[in-house]
Amino acid sequence: MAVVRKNILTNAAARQKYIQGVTLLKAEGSGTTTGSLGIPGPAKELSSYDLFVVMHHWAMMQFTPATQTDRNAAHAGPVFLPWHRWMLIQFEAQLKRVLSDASFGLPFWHWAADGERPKAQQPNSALWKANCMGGDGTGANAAVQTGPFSDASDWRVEVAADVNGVLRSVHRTLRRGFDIGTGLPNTGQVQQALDQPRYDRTPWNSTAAGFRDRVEGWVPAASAPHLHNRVHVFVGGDMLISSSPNDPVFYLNHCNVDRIWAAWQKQDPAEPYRPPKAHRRASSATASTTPCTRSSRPPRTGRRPSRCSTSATSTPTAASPSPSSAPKVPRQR
Ligand SMILES: [Cu+2]
Repeated sequence: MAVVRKNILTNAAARQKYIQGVTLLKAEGSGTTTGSLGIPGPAKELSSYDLFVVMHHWAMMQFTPATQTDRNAAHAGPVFLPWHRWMLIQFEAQLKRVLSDASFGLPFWHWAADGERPKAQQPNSALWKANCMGGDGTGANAAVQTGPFSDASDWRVEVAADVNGVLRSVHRTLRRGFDIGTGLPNTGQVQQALDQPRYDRTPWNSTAAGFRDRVEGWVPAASAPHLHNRVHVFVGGDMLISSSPNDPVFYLNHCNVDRIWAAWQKQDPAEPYRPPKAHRRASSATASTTPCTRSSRPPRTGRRPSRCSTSATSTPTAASPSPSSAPKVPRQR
């Protein structure tokens, strides 16, 4: 069933349903334990919500190919957009199930609209009110204090990446640390991405200058992070690391990224996914000998990674789909 994804700031019903669904999914035992997945730390059963956190982390840990530390199975390459579209579709299906509502569509956060405000005003968006996502973190642990995912609401992060990029069993409050200095992307920057005629370009990584890399937020490098990455950096805290789906804002960001991709696809339906199939076959055949060109890049950890960790009405759901000496740690988003 096709659904309509709505703006969370202009549709109260979508906002309430999203919070309700996420809360239900977080409370539902999945039957899968940390022990069965080899996740170190206290053994426990994970919730259905938490399994998405694990999945995202695992994808980030798979460098493609393994001989470099830039592109991974979900980021810094052409697959960034379809991989996250697939994740949204799976997550949305789970929300439909727990809500018993086949018409439910994930809401999106039109962050570029908030990005039009002066930076100091951006934390005043209705998104951060107690009846929506709650506000910034405070105190030594940057704990979220208000709203449905706060300490008081008993929302707990159960698996999180540590400073070495290892996913661990934890039990703590959700963290945010707004980066007002960086601020949110604006509508002009979204338009610059939409103006890119090609889906992606060689060398198919974070230095490529096509639409995908623009919307992911790596280029132009001198002023990065942009768009998707900038939103991760702006929210901060748990949104900076590979377990970033711990913050329900993650899905609102990616739903908006998916919406921008859908708009770009609509502009020129004849423009294909890139690289073309023949190139993908050739690349996989030579992957094991591809030189690592970016291994000297430091891993992206901490509150402020050097280049990120990472039309406002409605859009139909697309049918198509640390320390530098540490071992490889994917860029955090
Ligand atoms: Cu991601």
